[in-house]
Amino acid sequence: MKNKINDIKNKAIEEIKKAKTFTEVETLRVKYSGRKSELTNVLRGLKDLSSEEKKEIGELSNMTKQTIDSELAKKELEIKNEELNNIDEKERIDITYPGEKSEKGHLHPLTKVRYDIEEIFKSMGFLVVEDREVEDEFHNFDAMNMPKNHPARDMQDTFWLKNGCVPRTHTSSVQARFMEKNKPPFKIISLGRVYRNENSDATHESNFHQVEGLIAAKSGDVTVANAKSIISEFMKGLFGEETKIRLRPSYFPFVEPGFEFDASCPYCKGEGCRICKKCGWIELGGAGMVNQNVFEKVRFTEDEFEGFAFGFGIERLAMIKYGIDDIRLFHAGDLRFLEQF
Ligand code: FA5
Repeated sequence: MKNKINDIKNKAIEEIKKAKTFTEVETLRVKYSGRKSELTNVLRGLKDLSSEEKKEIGELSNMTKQTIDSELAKKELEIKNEELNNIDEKERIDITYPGEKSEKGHLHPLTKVRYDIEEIFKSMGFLVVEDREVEDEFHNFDAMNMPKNHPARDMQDTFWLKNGCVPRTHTSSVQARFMEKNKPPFKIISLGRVYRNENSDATHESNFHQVEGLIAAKSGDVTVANAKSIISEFMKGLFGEETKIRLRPSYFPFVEPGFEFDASCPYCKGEGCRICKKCGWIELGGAGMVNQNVFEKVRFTEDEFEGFAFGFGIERLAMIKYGIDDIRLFHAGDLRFLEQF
């Protein structure tokens, strides 16, 4: 019996040494260490032995089982280490290897300018307000002192919708909406998309952005001089000190007196070129003291309040700021252009 047990031990050790996988080790565990193992079978014969022999064989079989179990455990560890080494080899990460650069998005130049404009006006105490892009005729035109058949409506070529509304032709409509709910004093700006039925060229688009501003207070508290200094501060904040600004008399039905703001053409430095149509200046926007008819439309008492309003094209401001010579680049979606900002 002793020989049988030693044979089982030697066979087991030899087979365990040759095992290569966990499954093989498991099969050997069942074969040599499980309840139905060869060793258990041999021990069934114990009952026929003397008590002396039983003790001796019992000890030998216990030691044999321990040896087999420890060989199985050693083998298991060996296979595990080997697998880990292989994984290391396959999945090794070289942290010094230069990474692949992923493309990073950034803000559109018009959004950047829009944020700059908002920051400058907020720093001067203005509130930023927003309203709808599709307006009714009253808020886009009538409330701005442009009643039906008024020739001033022709100044803004309009897309008319079937229901009589319009994609707003200017952000001035936001003024009327705000004043219906708020009484002066206030200082607001509103920025957003506007639409005109115009052909595109280097300085015109049919879909562009404006910023509209309105300062309103008790009569006598707002003057052209205050407003001019606010606009000068705005221009300096956006373009730096060197850009020249000029103010010239102009007509807008919603202001009286009205002005137009121009900036010196940054491409020809005022000499005259294709972009500025040879005049040396680029028109940025209009401004003026609010016409009392506009206040009447929102039911303010006549002459109780005075206001100064201004409206600029954001694309034109961005063109001057970044030296862009064609407005169409903003909406062309050309990455070679957009990646420069
Ligand atoms: C207006 O829209 C007035 N609501 C501005 C205003 C507000 C005047 C308050 C007085 C008081 P105008 O149509 O000129 O005005 O447009 C204002 C600015 O928008 C222009 O100076 C120009 O910078 C820009 N703009 C006008 N039309 C276009 C266009 N087709 N493409 C790009 N920018 C344009």
